[in-house]
Amino acid sequence: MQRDGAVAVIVVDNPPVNALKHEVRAGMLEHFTKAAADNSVEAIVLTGAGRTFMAGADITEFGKPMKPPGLAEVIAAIEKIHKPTIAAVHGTPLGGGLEVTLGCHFRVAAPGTRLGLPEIKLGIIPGAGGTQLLPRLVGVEKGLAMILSGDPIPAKDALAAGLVDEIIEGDLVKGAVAFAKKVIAEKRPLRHVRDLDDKIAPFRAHPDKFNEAAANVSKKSRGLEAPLAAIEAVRAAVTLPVDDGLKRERELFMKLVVGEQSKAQRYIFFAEREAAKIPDMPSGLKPREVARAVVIGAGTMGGGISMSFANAGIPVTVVETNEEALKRGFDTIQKNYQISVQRGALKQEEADRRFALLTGTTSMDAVKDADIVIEAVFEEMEIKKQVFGALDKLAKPNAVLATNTSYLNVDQIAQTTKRPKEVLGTHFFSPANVMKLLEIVRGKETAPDVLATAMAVGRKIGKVPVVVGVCHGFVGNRMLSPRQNQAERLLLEGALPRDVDAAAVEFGFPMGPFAMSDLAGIDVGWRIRKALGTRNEIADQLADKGRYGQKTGRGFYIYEKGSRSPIPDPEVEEIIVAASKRLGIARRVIDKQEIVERLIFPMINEGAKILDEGIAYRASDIDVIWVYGYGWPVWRGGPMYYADHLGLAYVRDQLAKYAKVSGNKSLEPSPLLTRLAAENGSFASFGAKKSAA
Ligand code: T1G
Repeated sequence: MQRDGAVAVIVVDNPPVNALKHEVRAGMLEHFTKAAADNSVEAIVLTGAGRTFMAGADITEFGKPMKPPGLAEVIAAIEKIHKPTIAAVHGTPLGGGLEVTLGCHFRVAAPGTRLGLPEIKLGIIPGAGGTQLLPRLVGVEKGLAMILSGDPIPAKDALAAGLVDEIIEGDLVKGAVAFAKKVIAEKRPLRHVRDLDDKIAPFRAHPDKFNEAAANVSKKSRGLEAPLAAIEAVRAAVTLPVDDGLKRERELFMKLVVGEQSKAQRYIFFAEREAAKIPDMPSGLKPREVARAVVIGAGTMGGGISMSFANAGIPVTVVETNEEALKRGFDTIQKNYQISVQRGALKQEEADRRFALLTGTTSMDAVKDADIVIEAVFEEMEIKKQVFGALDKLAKPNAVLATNTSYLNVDQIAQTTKRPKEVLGTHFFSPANVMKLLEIVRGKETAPDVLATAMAVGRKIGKVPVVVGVCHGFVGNRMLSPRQNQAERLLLEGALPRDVDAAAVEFGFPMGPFAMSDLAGIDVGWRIRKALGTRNEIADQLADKGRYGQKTGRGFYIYEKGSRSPIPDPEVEEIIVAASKRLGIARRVIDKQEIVERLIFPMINEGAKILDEGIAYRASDIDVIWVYGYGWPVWRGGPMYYADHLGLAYVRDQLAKYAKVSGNKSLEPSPLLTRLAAENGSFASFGAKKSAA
């Protein structure tokens, strides 16, 4: 607590994000109580030191006995103060941090502040009044949308919505003190958010609105519990007196915070941050400056990658072999921006600003002043080698040279240059302007600062970068392959595509393996298998017939024109039954549990091999890859986390059983899984091997 005349300024200083740990709560209560009792204090300003106002409860305290005072108690104490209380926020006032401000009479914000209630992303709901007070301030629809998305809103939208009372340019605390003195001088009425009713009353007569919202959410939430609880809490805000609503919120919160889903989502929260830490990096290593990017190839991936850079404000030049291909690429990019504008996700002027950062050329000379070059040409080694040969001649000495290959050997590509230290893989996921995952492939000779630069660029363009080693398919695709093989095997043994896909969707995936093949294109895997000389019985028969999936209207399913809904096709079922017969496989009824285990356990087994080989540093990196790149349900924490929770001995034994039943040796438990299961260990405890090389 500092004083500025009659105004007391309470400063929270718990770096890095002023999390509301026990000491912070106790300290706030102590200082607010003191300031309230001090007659020389006429107003109180609450602010946070460092880069942000309080970013919420201390997540590391969850699951441990809560030390009083609780946050609700601190907020209730603030609400009892009859002097103007002003929250002065900057950075990211989130969760409990925002809830504290809702206990104050006024909220003022620095420009660029992003305010929100992200609890839903941790599998919980706001637990200190957010679901009851936010709707009272910004209205039920806005409040519910903010709570269900968990996404923060910018200060100017918060001002428009009534969440903040003033935007303070310049020194925030000075501005907040001036605001406080204005409130005192003008004897402004002190209103508590909890007493507001005008924005929720209209909803009292429309309980159906909540039923509608609940129906929509349950359709989209894929098994998540927190979204439905959030609707119930906001329904209580409308239908119950505020203290009963707060009690209802608390009940819903307490049930979720001890639940398996929230534990898994909190695990992913920290796993994502852990993935940013590269074990053997020299400390204090600085990433290189990246002010200009070049992308080679304006196809689906090249276009999406270029948009990611432009969206982050980095000028990018796209190089294509001819004008026609360039035009096609830019037309797609422009269409994608228009779709975002039509959906209201982007303002037209912002779309124009981003598009203006994109330049097209057919001359490779453009790479001369690039700080980073991302190659996104056809997935063929000879073509990639030609491109890197040219880059080696033209790019400036300290340019980072990256390949977007999803399978090919990055070391071989690097060896075509005289500067393999500057080369690594940046494996984006389609659509690259949307998917958050970025596999950063560390080559044998990749220099540490090149790796650090790629990680920093990855975060700058809004991706979740994870470092992986060089092997076929890196981490994600390498684990996907045994799943797809088993999915195919299940068809031959008695299941149909819709059975397998239904089991996967029920487990929590956005779609099953066969609908996914149809989306990605059956021909992609078919071409790779042809090059490798391997074969998938059913998928390759379909591809041989030109059934590539959605793009040809037929794949494992039929797709009507303009529709993405899969329709079972009796012709495919005939092909499957005939294949079983030809291969002498007796078809049988396969239950959902076996389907799910045969899809997921081989992935886990492959994940164990990847860990054992040091291709991934940590099991949690593998989980982040599957959650952000392959639609693994976040509330199940990721394949390795899931295995640890099932118990590795169970996973080992089931794999051994399936290997025996199907005679398929690739299902046999891997050495690391066998060892950890035997010693009752876990993947989480398996220390990262030092170097992924
Ligand atoms: N608790 C504990 N540690 C936290 C934390 C938190 N809330 N937020 C961040 N950290 C750590 C993080 O692990 C990392 O540690 C370091 O701070 C920097 O974070 C009652 C119950 C604020 C936008 O969900 O979204 O309030 O890795 O790398 O990219 O209703 O952190 O360095 O050791 O992410 O600049 C609600 C979570 C809690 C916000 C900053 N709040 N945090 O992003 O840095 S639930 C949240 C974030 C709640 C109430 C309920 C982001 C950020 P380390 P960082 P950043």
